[in-house]
Amino acid sequence: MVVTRLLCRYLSPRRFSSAVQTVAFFAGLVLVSYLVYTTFLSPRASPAATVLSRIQRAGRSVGEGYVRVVDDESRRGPGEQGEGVRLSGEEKTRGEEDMKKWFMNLVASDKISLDRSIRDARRDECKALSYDLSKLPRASVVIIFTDEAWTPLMRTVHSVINRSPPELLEEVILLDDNSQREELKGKLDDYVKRFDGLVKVVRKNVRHGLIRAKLAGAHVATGEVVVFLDSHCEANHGWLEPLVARIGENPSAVVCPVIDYINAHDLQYSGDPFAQSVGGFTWSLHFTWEPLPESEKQRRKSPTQYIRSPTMAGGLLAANREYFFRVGGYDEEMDIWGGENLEISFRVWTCGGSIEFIPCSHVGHIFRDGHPYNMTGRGGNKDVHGTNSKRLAEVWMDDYKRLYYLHRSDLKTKDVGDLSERHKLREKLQCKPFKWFLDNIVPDKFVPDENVQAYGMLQAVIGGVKMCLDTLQQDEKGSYGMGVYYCQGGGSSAQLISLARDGRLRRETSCAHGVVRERETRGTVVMRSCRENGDEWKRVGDLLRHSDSGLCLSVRGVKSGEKIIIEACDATAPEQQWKFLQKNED
Ligand code: LR7
Ligand code: MN
Repeated sequence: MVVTRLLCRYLSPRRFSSAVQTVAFFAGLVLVSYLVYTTFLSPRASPAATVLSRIQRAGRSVGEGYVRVVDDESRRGPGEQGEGVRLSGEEKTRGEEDMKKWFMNLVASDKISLDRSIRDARRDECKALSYDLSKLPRASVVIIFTDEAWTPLMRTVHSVINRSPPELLEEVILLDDNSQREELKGKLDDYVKRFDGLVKVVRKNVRHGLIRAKLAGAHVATGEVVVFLDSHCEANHGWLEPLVARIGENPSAVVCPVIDYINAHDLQYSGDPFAQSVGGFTWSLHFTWEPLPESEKQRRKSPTQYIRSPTMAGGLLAANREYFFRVGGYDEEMDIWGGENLEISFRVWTCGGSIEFIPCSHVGHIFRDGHPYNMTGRGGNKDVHGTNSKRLAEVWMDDYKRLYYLHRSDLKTKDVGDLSERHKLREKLQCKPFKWFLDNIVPDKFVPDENVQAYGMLQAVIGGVKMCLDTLQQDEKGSYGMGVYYCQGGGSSAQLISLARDGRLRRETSCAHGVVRERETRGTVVMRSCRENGDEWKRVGDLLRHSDSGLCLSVRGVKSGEKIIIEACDATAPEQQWKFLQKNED
């Protein structure tokens, strides 16, 4: 209109009408070419890219009003910049109650914007990298949940959309594993409409458990890459590019972001730019964090390069979707929670792929002390971690499964369902033996009964009664004094100990230290993490001599349930005679 009025003022009526025709002609031409371009020629048009670029172009919201929120250092308010939320009075009390029911503080979470800002957790070398987005594979992000609370769930979704380049985000799949809470039904369906089809809700009307839920999510996903997230995460700045870039480069790499810590009490986000850990495992088949091995420090040329990790924590990972299925997805018969993280780790490595941590990709996760949902599996199974782990041990660990059964002898005869499909998969993919994994991927992993001087129950005789060295049920994560207890004939794992090649007297992760005060001839034996080395012990006949102090292991004056000592060696003292027994020997 403005243009027309201007033209009116400066042109005569006759010239005016022909000028209008010319303008209209060119305007039409421009419009038609634009439509042809956007419909047929526009590169990589996708729901995400179009929705978001439309949002950006129009500078206004779509649907009910969603605008991609870019982090802004000036944002202030509860939880902004990743700060924790401090509560007081009645709110504080309600927050504490949430901790019991939800294992996270929902009063705090509900105060925080779903688009809260968080500080960039990457190191500078990562921020300096640039990517050609048009060359990277696109990702479907699968978020699985069962009865997750609203704000942590939606903050996961918002953070993914806000911090992913639209060009790379194929879709977000919310895989609802049979949630019962009302707000996760109609309200959720309505809420996601604002994302114009970018966010899809898929529901299961029977509980799948998180392993089958992840599989179901991957089956509906269409992106070249599938990314899995827990439903209480926050994607950090630039999180997606380095994940998909690595998969583009090597489709058999199964990659994990650095997992930043979000405190469940106040939702404080703590980034860890110098993440220097890899994943490990215990023989009871739990995931552990381990320091970055020397070999990786040597191999990596730059701090932005991927880190080879023996295992992954489980929740946050990305893979080429075709490769993920080709290498066996997950074991469908694993129920509810647990085991799938080590299973995918052992499987991917031994079947020709790799597990890698991507130091430039950061995602926060709310660490909870418990599970706010029912953990009972099919047939009333209350030990899903145990039975899932037995499936993985049976299929992937060859004879090393014996080390799992040392911890779980109760499961030896337990029926954990049909394993033939998984055995067939291993056969079909021609996967390497578990020994290869131990030798090549975790060469420092201690195998208690291999390459050792002696292994078994360490027995001494007190007043005619056989006693065995025993952890006395203490937590082996910290330091603890070694004791003795009546020998457990079945080979209780608490009584098994190895005298390693290197002379350390040790269990899986803790090593025996002799502690003697200066000028004393008597001391105690303390078990501490083997990372702090551990003292050398020598067998001299049936004596066990502590090299540093020259004192010997002894049960003089020690009763069942009490801690053992070291004292001046005496080859004739019955209290100092120790025998390594295999579990079924008398
Ligand atoms: O039956 C279920 N159905 C589900 O959909 C049980 C759970 N779930 C959902 C749940 O809502 C959540 O989104 O599955 C997700 C994971 O459950 P959590 O958050 O209770 O598990 P977790 O964080 O304690 O457990 C870790 O180990 C699990 C072993 O099976 C899974 O691999 C989780 O994904 C994994 N989480 C992480 O690795 C996050 C980082 C933690 C670390 C280190
Ligand atoms: Mn979790």
